Amino acid sequence: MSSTTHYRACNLCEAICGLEIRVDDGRIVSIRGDADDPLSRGHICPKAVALQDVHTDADRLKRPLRRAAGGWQEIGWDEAFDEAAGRLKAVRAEHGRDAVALYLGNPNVHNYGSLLYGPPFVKALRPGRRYSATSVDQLPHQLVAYFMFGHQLLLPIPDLDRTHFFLVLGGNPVVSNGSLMTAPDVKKRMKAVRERGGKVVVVDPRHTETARLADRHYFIRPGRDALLLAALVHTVLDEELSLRLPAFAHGLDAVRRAVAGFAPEAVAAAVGIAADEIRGLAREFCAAPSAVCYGRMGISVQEFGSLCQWLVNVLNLVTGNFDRPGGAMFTKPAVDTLRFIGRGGYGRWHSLVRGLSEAGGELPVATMAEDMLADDPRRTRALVTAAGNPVLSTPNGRQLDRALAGLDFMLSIDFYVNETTRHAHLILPPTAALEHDHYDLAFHLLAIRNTARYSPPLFDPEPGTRHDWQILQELAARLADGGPGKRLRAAAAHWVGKRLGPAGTLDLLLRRGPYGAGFRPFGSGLNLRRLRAAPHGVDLGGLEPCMPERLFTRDQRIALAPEPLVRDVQRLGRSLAETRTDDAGRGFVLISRRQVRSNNSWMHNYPRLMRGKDRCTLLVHPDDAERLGLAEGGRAVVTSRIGSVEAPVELTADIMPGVVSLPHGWGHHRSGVRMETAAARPGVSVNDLTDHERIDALSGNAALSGVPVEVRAVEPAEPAAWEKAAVPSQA
Ligand SMILES: Nc1nc2c(c(=O)[nH]1)N[C@H]1C(S)=C(S)[C@@H](COP(=O)(O)OP(=O)(O)OC[C@H]3O[C@@H](n4cnc5c(=O)[nH]c(N)nc54)[C@H](O)[C@@H]3O)O[C@H]1N2
Ligand SMILES: Nc1nc2c(c(=O)[nH]1)N[C@H]1C(S)=C(S)[C@@H](COP(=O)(O)OP(=O)(O)OC[C@H]3O[C@@H](n4cnc5c(=O)[nH]c(N)nc54)[C@H](O)[C@@H]3O)O[C@H]1N2
Ligand code: SF4
Ligand SMILES: [Mo]
Repeated sequence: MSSTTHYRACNLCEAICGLEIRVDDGRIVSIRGDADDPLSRGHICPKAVALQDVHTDADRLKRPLRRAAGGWQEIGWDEAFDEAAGRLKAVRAEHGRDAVALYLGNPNVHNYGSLLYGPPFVKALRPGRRYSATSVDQLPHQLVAYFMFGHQLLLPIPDLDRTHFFLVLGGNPVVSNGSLMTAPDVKKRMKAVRERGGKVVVVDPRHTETARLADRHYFIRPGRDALLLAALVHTVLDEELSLRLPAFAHGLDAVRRAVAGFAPEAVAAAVGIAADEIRGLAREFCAAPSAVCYGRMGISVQEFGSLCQWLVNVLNLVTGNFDRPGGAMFTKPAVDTLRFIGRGGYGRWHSLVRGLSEAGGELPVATMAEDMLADDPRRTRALVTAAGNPVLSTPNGRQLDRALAGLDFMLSIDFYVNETTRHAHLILPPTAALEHDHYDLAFHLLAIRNTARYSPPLFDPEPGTRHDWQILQELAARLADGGPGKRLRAAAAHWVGKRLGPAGTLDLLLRRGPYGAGFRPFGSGLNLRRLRAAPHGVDLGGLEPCMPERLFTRDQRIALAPEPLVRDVQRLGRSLAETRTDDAGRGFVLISRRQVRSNNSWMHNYPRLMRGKDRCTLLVHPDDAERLGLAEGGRAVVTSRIGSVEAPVELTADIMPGVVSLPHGWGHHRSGVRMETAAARPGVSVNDLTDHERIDALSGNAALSGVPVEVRAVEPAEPAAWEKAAVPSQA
């Protein structure tokens, strides 16, 4: 028997934990946390254990599929590449660039082959409309970073390991394992804050798993965080609590004017937190030896997402907790991703139907379906998706489901027939994680400690399969057009890219990076060979001050009060005036949640994760349930402006009265989806309720949180709501 032990970084979420994987005779026999990883120090979660299910899953595709009248048909790679490129070019030639769209899903960011070979593919495809998971997630963070610091990915990271005051809004890192804060084992790290005499305070409409470990938790009505944050900034400035503002920041007076109308006393009723509590919180934050405010998903996917992220940065800045140990800091990754990713942009072009602004080169995904369904010659007619499932992940999924069914051509790069890819004319399946090497280009950039780690593949790819990067390369080569000079350059780039592969490119990037060996034959510093020789990864140290040199703004100063944000404060003011008058008797609002054994819209077909009771439940407060006649285990119908779903009820006092919650990523009942275990327990999609017209008006980010809904008990003989509304697939 041959037995080997592999060390590898997990690619499934932002925590990038080190894993120790034992393989006997080609079979995985155990997956554990790697105690020697300098960042994760042995942490692991159940999803990583399911990597073996990903590897062995019988539903996972290995060969290209073409949708034909009689169902799916396996075809050869060359035929598939030629057909895909040919049909995309035909749409582009007949209807122009705007007719071709691209959606890049979340796992692209966890796949360095896709990150490195995606850009040349996009360049060759030249889609008129680009979308990604960014606009149902962190777009406000990026837009605010672009406005304030001059680069969309220059994101401040909470220095969790040194802070004395950790204020969390709209994040549940104990379950999600942290986001825009790569911090494996958040639980232990949060405990450590308290052990060194610090405090953890959580603001969330649900008393979450993270709130349970905190010193204090405040309920907040969804969508009201910008008011709270404005009041905190107001208090700091008004009481002159601490003004250790860095000299290289400008715009304090404009901030002062912007928050003038948001004294704690003015917002307390709307926010649901007493004015003296808000003042107390601001004072505590300022009095702590170091403090950091961290606002994540829950305050990003709401109608004031950009204002929230701006005010989080402003709070950290005006209290002197910026670019300083224990505050909000910046990383120095071994591959400096910022250098080869664009700084960002805003307002350079617009979506077709609603005229929403582009941000960072992408349009809000909340406009994707309507721009396909538009009665307009410029509508979208062809789509490429890679590693995404927007039918389940983006607002008004049913509308998108319908829109996809009407496209002239759709290509998906994915290893499953899921709710989205079932509409594709061609599916090109890449290899799965353990069959290729891995380096985290994205999340070292967001980590609370600088480390670097390279993971070789565990298994050889099956003969006749392709990696994502190879698929992207082949497509790019076939899509390139233009004059002979342009085509020659594309052919040369193709040849070089193929020879180098992701690993060769990584070696060059490491050598050129801030710890790099450069290109001299001898000498020290990082290169791929040295990373290979350190299977547990290398520790490059804690975060260090780097301002103002690290800024990308032209004047090398921080813009405290960028004009678009200051202008948007008027909208916040109007909403405050409205809530003052009609908050009483408001109906229910819906939020979503994440679960430890679930990963966005997939991994629901892995036995290791799907054990136990049905988790796609509607959380309802017992007082609300009593009023509505709902009982534990009974069923409720939830209806929004967009549609209805029906789900089993779970009673809990952990949810704020007036708020209900469904997990996101479920709803695997659509016909033709080939994910067996998932089909057995499909759940419902929260995004069959979310409204594509609810957005953060500034960024266009979807306001998935705080959706107004009605809730009622199901009459016993009613058919399930999703059965009434299901969209048939074309196959
Ligand atoms: N209501 C609501 N909606 C949400 C959220 C929410 O909290 N509430 N969360 C939002 C967030 S934060 C995000 S990031 C999005 C995520 O939404 P998406 O961008 O749709 O991403 P996933 O759901 O992770 O989709 C994963 C798909 O990628 C495929 N895949 C996995 N690995 C690979 C790979 O290596 N290569 C390729 N080619 N394919 C792969 C899987 O088979 C699966 O089909 O959902 C958003 N939607
Ligand atoms: N197990 C698991 N881990 C994951 C994922 C997964 O699907 N499963 N997905 C990964 C991805 S793509 C991402 S982006 C990260 C996200 O990681 P997080 O940002 O931690 O996201 P959530 O866990 O959804 O936590 C969001 C919190 O915001 C709260 N919330 C909702 N609305 C509001 C509001 O209006 N105000 C406030 N203050 N709070 C609100 C919700 O109750 C919830 O507790 O997680 C990643 N990790
Ligand atoms: S926390 Fe994230 S990175 Fe760590 S083992 Fe779990 S899925 Fe993998
Ligand atoms: Mo995400």
